[in-house]
Amino acid sequence: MATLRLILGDQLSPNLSSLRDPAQDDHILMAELAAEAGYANHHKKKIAFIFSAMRHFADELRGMGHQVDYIRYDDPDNTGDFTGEVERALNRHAIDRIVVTAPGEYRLQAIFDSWKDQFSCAIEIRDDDRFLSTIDAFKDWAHGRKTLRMEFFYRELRRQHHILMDGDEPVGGQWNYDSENRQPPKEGLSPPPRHITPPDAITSEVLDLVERHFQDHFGRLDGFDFATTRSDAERVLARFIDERLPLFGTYQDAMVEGEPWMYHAHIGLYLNAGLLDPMTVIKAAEWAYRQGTAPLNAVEGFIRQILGWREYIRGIYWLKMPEYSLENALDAHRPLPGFYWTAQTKMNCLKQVVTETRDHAYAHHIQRLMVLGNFALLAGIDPREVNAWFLGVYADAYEWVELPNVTGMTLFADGGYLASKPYAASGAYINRMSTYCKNCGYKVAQKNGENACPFNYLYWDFLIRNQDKLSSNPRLGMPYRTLAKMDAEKINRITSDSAQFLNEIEHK
Ligand code: DLZ
Ligand code: SF4
Repeated sequence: MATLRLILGDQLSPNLSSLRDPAQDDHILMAELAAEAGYANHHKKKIAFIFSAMRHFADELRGMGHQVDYIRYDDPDNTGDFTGEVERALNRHAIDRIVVTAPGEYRLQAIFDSWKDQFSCAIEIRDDDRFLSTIDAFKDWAHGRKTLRMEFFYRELRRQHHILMDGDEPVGGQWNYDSENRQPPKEGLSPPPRHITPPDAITSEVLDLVERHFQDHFGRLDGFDFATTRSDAERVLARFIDERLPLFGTYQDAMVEGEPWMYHAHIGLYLNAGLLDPMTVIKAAEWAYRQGTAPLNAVEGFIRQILGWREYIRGIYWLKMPEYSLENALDAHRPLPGFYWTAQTKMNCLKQVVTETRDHAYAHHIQRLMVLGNFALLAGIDPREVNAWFLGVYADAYEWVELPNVTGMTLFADGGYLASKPYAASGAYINRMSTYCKNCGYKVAQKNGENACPFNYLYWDFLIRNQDKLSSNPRLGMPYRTLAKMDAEKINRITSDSAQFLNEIEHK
């Protein structure tokens, strides 16, 4: 009798908990599945990345001496889901135990739990310990707190893992250097090119498959240049650390038309699929600081995303599921406008960011939060539609990371559990942080009327619409005081411009 070890498409790590204690007769199962490729409108490049990385990982495992059953998408016997493929594997082999590392999404946890009644062999679901904190440690930390703030959780992890510490004190005397970060783009910025990986034979075969089977999915497949192995992902990381990390902090919020990558690392997809290990990434960045090749503001800001934000988001997901996926504290019910898929809008900021998303399955955090997310927040788009979009279109997105970022951080749909205020902003913020407005058909300086930037009136309309729920938030004191002083005519213009605009986009 032997063990069946099931490995999911985002579990491509040789140190995975389900791969420990291997025995000679064991079988590893990996499968390209219609259910996984189809539960969201996954970007074509995301599907290609996952399938190709899975195929490369299966070869790596075979090279290590494992027996791998790899089920290809177009295998005529492929049942299309995990339950069907486990059942077939149990018929192929004499198995007395199934071992799997806990999945990153609640919907799969529910399915795996149901196997205990369905299959006669033992089922062992092991913790996913590729994170720097555990789900239980986060629950302990959160216990009894009314609101959770990332900064305090992050400091504990800095101490615990001794990252950027001098003894018991943070390096440089401060925990956070964001006052030196987040500069607007300077004229003539030219970020160094990122490391690209031309498709090899395995990736080329997958690209053909995706082209044939996923034509109706979002996104462009041409120009695929993602890493699909650990060693190539490490090259992407190394090039970032050497060339772009030094200015990462300074320009981490800046948006420049035609520069989709800026000074960002573009490693989220590798971290979340298991090709890169978070501690390796953190240590590489800390090393750059200790060597003097990258400044502290950049290194601390970068490490905070991985050691702080990523861990904190995962903790919130497992603490709050399944209710979290239904949150809609601001009662937002508008459908997602079609331009999130087509990029056909006069608003240049949205047009540019949707186009880059379509081309690369990537946009950086401020493009996601302050352009796409800010618009959805101000326009009152239904959180379920916004979540479904973000979950599909980004190559790094799995529900554990996407849902808290969108429901909590972007849409304030959890009523302020995760974020201390809604990240609502008018056109002035986008104009300060980007080069988009100068090529826009709307006028960012204009507050009302046909040619006014829609973010300007939608911002006030959002505050007016949600006055009952938001006016007591201390971080919104200033805008609500300004609103209180506005005359009735100005308020009328805001609400009528907004109603007209929102009505138009709903019918496009
Ligand atoms: C996202 C994804 C896709 C597109 N395809 C597969 C697949 O064919 N086989 C597989 O094992 N995993 C895939 N994944 C990743 C899973 O959806 C992911 O493991 C869960 O969402 C849990 O995070
Ligand atoms: Fe976006 Fe308004 Fe600027 Fe146009 S003017 S790019 S809509 S912020």
